[in-house]
Amino acid sequence: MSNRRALGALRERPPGQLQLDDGMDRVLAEVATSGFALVRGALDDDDRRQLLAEATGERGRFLRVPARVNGVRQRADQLSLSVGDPRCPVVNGLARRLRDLLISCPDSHGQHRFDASQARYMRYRGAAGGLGAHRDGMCYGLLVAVYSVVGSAEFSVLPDGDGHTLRMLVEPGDLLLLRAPGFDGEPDGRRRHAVGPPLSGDERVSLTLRMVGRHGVHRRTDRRSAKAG
Ligand SMILES: O=C(O)CCC(=O)C(=O)O
Repeated sequence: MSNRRALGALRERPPGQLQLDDGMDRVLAEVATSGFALVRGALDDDDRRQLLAEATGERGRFLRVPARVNGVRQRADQLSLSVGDPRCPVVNGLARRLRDLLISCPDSHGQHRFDASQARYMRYRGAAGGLGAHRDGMCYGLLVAVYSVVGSAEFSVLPDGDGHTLRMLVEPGDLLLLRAPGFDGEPDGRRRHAVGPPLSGDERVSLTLRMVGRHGVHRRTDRRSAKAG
């Protein structure tokens, strides 16, 4: 299928697609139900320009990732940063914005404890770029937030058992929220996902915010034992 036809087909079937105006409670309910939610237009052009300038400025030393990790094919360059590092004020501002969004609605899923500690840019180039099916590490708590900064790609969420792979187009400005251990009191809840090569232009850049630490993983067990007691 040509890139143009592929883009068209993906636009016609946008599962779990929401806007920030729909309200964070609706977005988080979707994450609790489906394991992910795609939020359109979470970054504006100015945000994206500033993020890209910061990533490609003097801190911008992207490194090639290993071609295979635990059997997962990877073709990308990455730039890892610590949230709070004064040398990346734009990323720090985005992490604060995400936190503000998460605490803007009642703590129905335990999301008030999310506080991103790690930021990772991924840059995919050419037809071979992308990541094979994988789950994020168990060491990342509550949510994984993937912002599309530059370019479009097919993002797939794979079924855990029977069921279909959900394919969606991620475009500049989109935020894809993935469930991580501890969200809604679930000990795991991670969805297997994959990302394809850039569909428009030569390059796609994403920025993922994660919180290191399995916060809240025992919440549901605690609730049960509190009831039993
Ligand atoms: O770049 C993306 O859109 C996805 C990144 C991802 O899945 C990961 O870093 O684990």
